Amino acid sequence: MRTSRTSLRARLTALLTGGAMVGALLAVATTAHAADTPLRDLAAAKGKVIGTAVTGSKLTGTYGDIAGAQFNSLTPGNAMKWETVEPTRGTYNWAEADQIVAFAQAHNQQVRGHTLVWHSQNPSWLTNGTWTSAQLSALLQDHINTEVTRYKGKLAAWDVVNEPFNEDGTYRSTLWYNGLGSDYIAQALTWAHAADPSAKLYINDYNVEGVGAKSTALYNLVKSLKERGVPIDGVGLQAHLILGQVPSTLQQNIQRFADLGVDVAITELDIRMQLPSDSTKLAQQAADYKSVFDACVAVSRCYGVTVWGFTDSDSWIPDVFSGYGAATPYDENYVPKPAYYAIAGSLGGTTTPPPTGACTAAYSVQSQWNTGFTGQVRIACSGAALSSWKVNWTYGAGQRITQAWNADCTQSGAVVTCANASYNGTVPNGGSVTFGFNASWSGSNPVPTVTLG
Ligand code: 9MR
Repeated sequence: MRTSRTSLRARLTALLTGGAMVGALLAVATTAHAADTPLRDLAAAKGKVIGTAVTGSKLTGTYGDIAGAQFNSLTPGNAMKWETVEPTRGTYNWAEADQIVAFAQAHNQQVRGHTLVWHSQNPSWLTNGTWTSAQLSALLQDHINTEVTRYKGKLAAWDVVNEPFNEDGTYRSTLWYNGLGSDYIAQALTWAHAADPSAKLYINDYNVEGVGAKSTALYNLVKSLKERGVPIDGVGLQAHLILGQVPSTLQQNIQRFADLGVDVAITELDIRMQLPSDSTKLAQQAADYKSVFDACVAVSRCYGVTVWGFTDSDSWIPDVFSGYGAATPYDENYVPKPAYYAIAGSLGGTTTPPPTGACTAAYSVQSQWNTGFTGQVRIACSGAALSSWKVNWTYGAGQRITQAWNADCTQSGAVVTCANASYNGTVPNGGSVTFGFNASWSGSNPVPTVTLG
């Protein structure tokens, strides 16, 4: 008795204080729920990065939990754009960008900087000004130097130049092209490299996913930049796609850029559909997401895939394409859609969604000694949620609860009933709550069936 108590205390002490032991326990929990392996772990096992665009103010609660748990890269959706960081000339606002970088560091994630040179989302003082070429060049150099230096060593990559081409492969008429000529691209890359030599520098565009006039213009540009020794590390294929329209030449296109000696990243993937969504469209979307991830997995220089928002509640699509939406892997209530499981499958994980609309309770024995044991019940919800809960079970071999925590438990004869404590009645969709107890046993300690009611 005495020995066993001592050993329990020793074990509990080890649990509470021993980092190695805690780590081991977490590892066991992860393995035990292989079906739930986070996308970031699946991607890492394939040598890929999986990212999401994020909005800094939303990085709490379920949004923050999913962003941190499922992705190993973040792209600020708007926080690093010129109009955000320098709304008034010489007055900087780094708050949201800093917040996202800090969140990423706390969650062991990369950050993809987005974006330094673009024709859109520039501050009005810049776009409304009248500038000579020399002034424009100095403004751009200063902007790049200031922003890249601020995050020097903290970002994995920068989308240095965004959307430089028209659909026919000619240069887009922009503030930069019109004022500085096409070499603004080489200059921007050179300045960014000088400010942070370790960041990978990309040119990023849309409608360049398949082989075509626009992607060939990008290809020729990258080829000539490489030949000139301009620092260019990769191309970003945005991939704002339409349901059922993944270009058949996607993998071939990725491969031809890879063969030039640059990385390729899918930087802004979403796949929009006409609303309302239904199971047929969601199945097609899952197949489309799988095609895109499969293409990236197939080419070793494909660095990874970033989705442009992971939840339909944080997507730009409905605002811009009237009647379209449902473009991301999670619905607006953070429930993973078929696309989520298709991504997991492409990355080597399970493709089977858990039963939807269910909350379940699972009983487990955490540790056991000659007269007692510590048990745990985990209540988890998927496609459903609880605002309070109560579970019961019947012991078949005389076990008796002596103490419980994180629940109010009573035992009457063989029947145990446990209800939520005042602070843990809520089990959100996709979330879980656990409570624990100590109990006595003798002879045998069979696991009872728990009923959630
Ligand atoms: O997601 C961004 C959205 O919140 C902005 O309103 C929009 C303005 O153009 O920009 C969105 O992000 C764009 C990205 O920076 C570049 N590629 C196209 C994206 C969608 O417009």
